[in-house]
Amino acid sequence: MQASAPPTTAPRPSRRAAFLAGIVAACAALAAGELAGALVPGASSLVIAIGDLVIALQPPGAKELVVALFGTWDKLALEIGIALAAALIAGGLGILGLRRPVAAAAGFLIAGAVGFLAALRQPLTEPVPALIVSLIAIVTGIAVLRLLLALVRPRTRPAEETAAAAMPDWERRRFLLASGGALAASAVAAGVGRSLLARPAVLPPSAPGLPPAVAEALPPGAALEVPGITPIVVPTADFYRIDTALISPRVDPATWTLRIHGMVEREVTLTLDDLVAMPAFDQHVTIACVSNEVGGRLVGNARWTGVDLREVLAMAGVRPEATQLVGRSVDRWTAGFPTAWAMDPARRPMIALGMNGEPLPQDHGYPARLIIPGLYGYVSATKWLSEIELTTLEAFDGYWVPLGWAKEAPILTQARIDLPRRGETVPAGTVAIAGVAWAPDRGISAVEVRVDDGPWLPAVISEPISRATWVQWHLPWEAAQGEHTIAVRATDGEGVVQTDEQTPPAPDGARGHHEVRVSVA
Ligand SMILES: Nc1nc2c(c(=O)[nH]1)N[C@H]1C(S)=C(S)[C@@H](COP(=O)(O)O)O[C@H]1N2
Ligand SMILES: [Mo]
Repeated sequence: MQASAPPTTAPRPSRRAAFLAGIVAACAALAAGELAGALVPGASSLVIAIGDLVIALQPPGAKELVVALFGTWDKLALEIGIALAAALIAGGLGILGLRRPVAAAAGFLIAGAVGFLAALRQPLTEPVPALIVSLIAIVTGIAVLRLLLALVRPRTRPAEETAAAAMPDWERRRFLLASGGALAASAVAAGVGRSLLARPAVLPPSAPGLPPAVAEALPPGAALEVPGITPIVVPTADFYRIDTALISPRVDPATWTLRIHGMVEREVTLTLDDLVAMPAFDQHVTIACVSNEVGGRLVGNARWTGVDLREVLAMAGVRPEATQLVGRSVDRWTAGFPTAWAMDPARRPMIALGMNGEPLPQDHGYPARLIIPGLYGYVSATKWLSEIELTTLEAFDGYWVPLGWAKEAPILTQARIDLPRRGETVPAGTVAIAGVAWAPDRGISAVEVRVDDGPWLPAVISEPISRATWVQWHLPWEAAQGEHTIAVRATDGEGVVQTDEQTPPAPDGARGHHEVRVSVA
């Protein structure tokens, strides 16, 4: 009776292979999409488009996720997550394809259609190129799946029907070779595509760059001579970068315009040449991200070159009922803040065209961004600026506000210990405790340091460049052997001491003193 037992183990190996075939086919489809997205003019990456869609569809209140998505590495995690989900679905389609190839192909078609719809949302992507890219991805996926499944599917010769289902060794080798080859080709295509997509904007030689402006001079004593301290002006390459764009928009300076509209006397549209021709000025401003944790590095001080925002607003004539100024980027991101904040003569909001003496880098908003002293980036510092809309505070909420972040967001007073580093072991004797402190644009008037349960000791602070910038601070410490906790707190230019009450970054910025533990040997 044994001989008539059904071959229960036979379907297993080919199912596993079919799952793998589906994944390989999905990789090939996505890779083809990356390459085509880079090569077809007016197209973009499908992976990025779907990632942006996922970011946009975040449910309000998912604050943790939102906090996470501010970060640069989390974008990578998101992309990997999308790729994994796609691979799982595709693995299922591979198995489906064993019995029902048409249904599997339809699955790839639907996935491609979702990618196409996501791509349509991308502001710099045009419909026909997006369609071409989606079709290339779909066709590649279906073709690779068919090819691999043909190797998986047992050749049904009537005499050996059950035996063949186990997939003989030489067929398995052929299948693995084909899969490996397809994966390698996908990796190359995706790598080439992605590096092309992420390439920096090449400015044509005639591109308007930076208007001439006299660099704001640093006052004597603006920088402390403490080895290893955070530089008073952060080099552009080290400057933090935060935005929702998976790949920075690449803006053509020749066709870019800035439109000022809404509650204005007359709508104004300016080209980059128009802006460059205006009187430019130059100022150092410290900008910060609301998601910066106490002691975090999402803050930096740069020298910005640009035009006075108020001069541009004056061209359009802001109507008195316009209580909110909204910046909109070429990729439809928005940030809004009270018009009164921009109009206060105590500060000088700008449309920045340059950073540290160079045209804005692509990652920091080329060709133009807003720099509004005193406000967190998410309500003010619109990069790749394309529109300034005058409206009311009630009529519109910027991108992050419906996601649970505060409507109005002045930068909170903070101080950070950079030396010695957290967990560092330092030799006993004189040790430099040093760092930076900021409260734009109230300024910093004092910084104090406390070791263990000791008293608050005044640190030396650098000569402030302005109230819009951070200062460096330094306290030489006679360190005795043992474990120590160092804390710091700042006092702003209005004499208000930084609170020790601790809050998370959401909804309006992290509060509390920065503390580090160090060992003295
Ligand atoms: N277009 C656009 N501008 C943007 C953002 C964005 O997501 N899109 N993020 C803002 C946030 S949250 C911050 S903190 C600053 C960061 O500017 P940086 O990347 O030049 O440091 O840019 C702001 N401008
Ligand atoms: Mo931010």
